[in-house]
Amino acid sequence: MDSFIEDKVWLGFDLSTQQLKSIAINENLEVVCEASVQFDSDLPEFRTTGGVHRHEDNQTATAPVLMWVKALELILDRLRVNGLDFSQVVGISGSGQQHGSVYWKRGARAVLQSLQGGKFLHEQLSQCFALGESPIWMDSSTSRECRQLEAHLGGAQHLAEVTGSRAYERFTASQIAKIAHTKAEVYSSTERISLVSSFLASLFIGDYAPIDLSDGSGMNLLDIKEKRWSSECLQFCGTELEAKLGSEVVPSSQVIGPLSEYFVERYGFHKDCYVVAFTGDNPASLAGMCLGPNDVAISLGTSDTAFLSLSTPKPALDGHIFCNPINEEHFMGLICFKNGSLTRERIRNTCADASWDIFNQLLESTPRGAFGNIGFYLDLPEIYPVVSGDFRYNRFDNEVTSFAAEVEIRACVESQFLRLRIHAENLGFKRSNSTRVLATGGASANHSIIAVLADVFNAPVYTYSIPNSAVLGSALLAKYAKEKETTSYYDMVLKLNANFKLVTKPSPDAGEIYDSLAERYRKLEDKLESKANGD
Ligand code: XUL
Repeated sequence: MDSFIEDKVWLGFDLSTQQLKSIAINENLEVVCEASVQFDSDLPEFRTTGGVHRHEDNQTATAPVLMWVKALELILDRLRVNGLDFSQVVGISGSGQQHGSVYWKRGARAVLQSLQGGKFLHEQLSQCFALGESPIWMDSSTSRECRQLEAHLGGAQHLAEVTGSRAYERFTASQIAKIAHTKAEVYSSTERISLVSSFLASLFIGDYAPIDLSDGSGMNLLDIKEKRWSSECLQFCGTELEAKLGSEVVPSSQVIGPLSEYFVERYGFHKDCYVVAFTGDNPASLAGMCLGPNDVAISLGTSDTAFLSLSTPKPALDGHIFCNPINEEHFMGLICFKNGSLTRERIRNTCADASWDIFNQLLESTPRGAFGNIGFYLDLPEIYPVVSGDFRYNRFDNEVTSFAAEVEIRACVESQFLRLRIHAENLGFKRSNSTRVLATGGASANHSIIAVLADVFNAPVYTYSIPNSAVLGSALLAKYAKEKETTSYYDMVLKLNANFKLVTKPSPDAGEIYDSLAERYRKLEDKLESKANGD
């Protein structure tokens, strides 16, 4: 089908919180062109900070939807200036920050279907939104709706069994419920609700794009095992919600239509260019990192986050399960803890004279397992346990008031990684002999810290030299959509293997030491959580 184009390229987009990014890849999966648009500096007329409008209540966070439309126009111009020949683009896909929602006004579909190539997109769409400001994932104003949704479903655990997560403020169900319950006129004038991802896809196909299964899993609305909307959840949020969401939810690698005539006429795209469902940035990252079954990707940044590919998911109260974008039989797990690099820095400042060199020396000179001592260092109340403060236990699990500096350092790093391991296991992660840990984020460059990561997971740690895995994952999914009948995703991405670098292997005694430490850690963590709940 694609024989019409020589030097084919596939285009990926990522509409994240602060920027819109795009890359084009060729048949060899090499990046041949890229461009980005920073919302604050490139579109200053919207007056966002970090791409966001934070409201006075300190809880509401939105982004102007027309800013995203303008950003698309700008990035297409930049791709052209950077040398991309649009007539070579075979297929397009993309990703978006998860959970955010866009409210299209009645009549918007007709506008999308008849876009005129001679006019700007943002002019034609200026009257198309029932809400000019889209709630995004940073919004935390919907606690009441969350508790109501959990009660409606018979409890948080049941909601997690159905949708993959207990109710979260940033997830779309509570956001939609808030609008339906408090802004009835906006809700009733809404023709369609898109996620940020399916909104961007809608612009490309000139019609409402279906929501994909992976990003759809971040809504508290999708039955992730049945792969259809949960009528119980829909019913709680608002009337006729299924019609507003579109009843069809599609796999992330499904072709959803040809490119709108608008882009063919205005930018010179090929008329046979196809568009693949857009997905969430986290699922797209999993695709970009080529995460295999039993692998775990760990991002060590301000927050410490893990993605896992899961064959047998176990929905839990402390993490998320999404449908897997690259393997329709599998799922993905996502866990995120708040006390990451800033906590490591605090311990470095207090125990190592603010020096990473001293921190690393002390870390390496202390035996694995820190003589059986376990510490919890929680500058912010954690996702689990929901407490803040420092808590130290000796090898008999008795609480103590302090550790020697070198023990404190090792206990801090070990405890952060044990937490990721335990909660990954809670979601169904099982280490196998082929398990790889892919480390990303700032601290992945620290070899001493990464050695502890390898030991705690008892698996080799790799780094991956691709700066933006979500946008790469999108471009790869655009290509994969037409190849999936004949090849597996992993075979298609074999060429990327050279980008993985083995950094360190676990020590031979790692399994023995950290299996028993993990067991003790789990019990102490539960004890802290029960204490916080006053049990
Ligand atoms: C994930 C989440 C964020 C956004 C950021 O649950 O809320 O990672 O997807 O773009």
